[in-house]
Amino acid sequence: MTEFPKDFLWGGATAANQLEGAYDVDGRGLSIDDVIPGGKDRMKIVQSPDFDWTPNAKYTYPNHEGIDFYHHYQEDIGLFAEMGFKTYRFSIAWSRIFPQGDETQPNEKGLAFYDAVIDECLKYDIEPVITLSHYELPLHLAEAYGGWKNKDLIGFFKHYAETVIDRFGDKVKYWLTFNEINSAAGFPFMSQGMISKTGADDKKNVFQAWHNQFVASAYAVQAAHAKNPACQVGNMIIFATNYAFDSDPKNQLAALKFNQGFNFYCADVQVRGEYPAYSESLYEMYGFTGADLDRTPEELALLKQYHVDFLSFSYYMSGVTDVTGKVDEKTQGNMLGGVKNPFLKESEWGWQIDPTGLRIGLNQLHDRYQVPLFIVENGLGAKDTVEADGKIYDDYRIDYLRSHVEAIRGAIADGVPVMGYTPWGCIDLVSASTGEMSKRYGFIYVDLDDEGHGTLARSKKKSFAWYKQVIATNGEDL
Ligand code: BGP
Repeated sequence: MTEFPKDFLWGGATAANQLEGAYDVDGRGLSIDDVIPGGKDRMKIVQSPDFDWTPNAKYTYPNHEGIDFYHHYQEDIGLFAEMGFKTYRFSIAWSRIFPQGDETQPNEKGLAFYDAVIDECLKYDIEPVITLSHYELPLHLAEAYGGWKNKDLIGFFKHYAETVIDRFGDKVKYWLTFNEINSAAGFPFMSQGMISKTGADDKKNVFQAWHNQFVASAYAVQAAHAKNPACQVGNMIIFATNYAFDSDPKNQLAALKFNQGFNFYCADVQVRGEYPAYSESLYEMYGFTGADLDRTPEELALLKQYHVDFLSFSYYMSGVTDVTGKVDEKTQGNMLGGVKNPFLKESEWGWQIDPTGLRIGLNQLHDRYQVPLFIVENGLGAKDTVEADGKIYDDYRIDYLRSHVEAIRGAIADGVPVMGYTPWGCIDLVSASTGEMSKRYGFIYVDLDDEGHGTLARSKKKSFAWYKQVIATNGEDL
């Protein structure tokens, strides 16, 4: 049986906005996520032309409280250590460090909090992996500057990245720049701080914002390498393996184009350091040309010099392309809907479960980039039931994760270099797409419901012991 590398980074992943809570504590400023209402329509609300980001009494904002990791981090990291985590991926809330985003002086209390979180990880030999920006742009940068389409944000992010890398770069080796950077294709507010009124509907702005983020990301690579040669920086994309529905060349070409536009465009720039040849045909689809984008020769040189060291991605599902209209049945997805794949089962939220797609995706990414790959999100969102004995028997989650770990093993056997695996929401947290607690991913249950009621007590699900065994045997005992 193929073995996982000895230093394989087993762990789990979270994001500040979905678990920390304490949204107005110790000088933290508001982030864009603090003004998106909770509830299953939150993504629709944020995309509507009337979206208004001033707090509104008719909505709830579950991320304001999260699971209160801010005051429970010692207990939570202790539980991760008990599972044997080698790594923990979390994000820094930019607005804890620079409450408005454009200040020169950082907020010391924000830095002190992450110092404590990092030290707690290191106490157990857990390697921190830090995402610099996970759907939590300081709100002021969206309000006053119009989000990432504005080039001023490059300088603000550079200063933020340099500040945290300078502070933590001796203790933290792995850094990720923008979470799921390509998700702006569907959700420009979460990803780039832009709404209809500030130009999100004009694709040219989305591509300009991406360029600005690529440059900002290159500055983070530069800062990390200068601080500590051991530091490695990855980009982070949402990856959903995409199949043509059938052998009809029209569907094959459309799937290829979909992959270029969604799965590869951002990674091509961030990993290879240059814009791919198909860029112009992509821009043409949206009615503009590369000359319409503000990209200076100095910036293009920076992208080339400071490309990332590894590629990280989230993988929840695969998708199907059918431009020929042969399939009627539709499906939901993580950012992406599409047509139903008759060979796959779905989660309760209609996300198509496809472990083999992960093996295929890992091979595709390796063929294309030849850099180490890190799966930094994967998992099954499910409703858990606490049984009469107080326990949660989440065999469905174990089945999902087991099949994906097997797929990773398959890819390693295919010769793909995989650095690690950090399942999403290793402790239950607020869902990004629904803003609800009831869509749970964790090995650790948190007593909190969709209405915000609960003791916040943490308890171990059946999957906790399963994952502990997986890590202890380096993936042998599944
Ligand atoms: C990814 C995001 C995460 C996370 C996950 C699960 O796209 O990076 O923030 O939430 O999806 O999605 P959801 O919470 O909507 O089920």
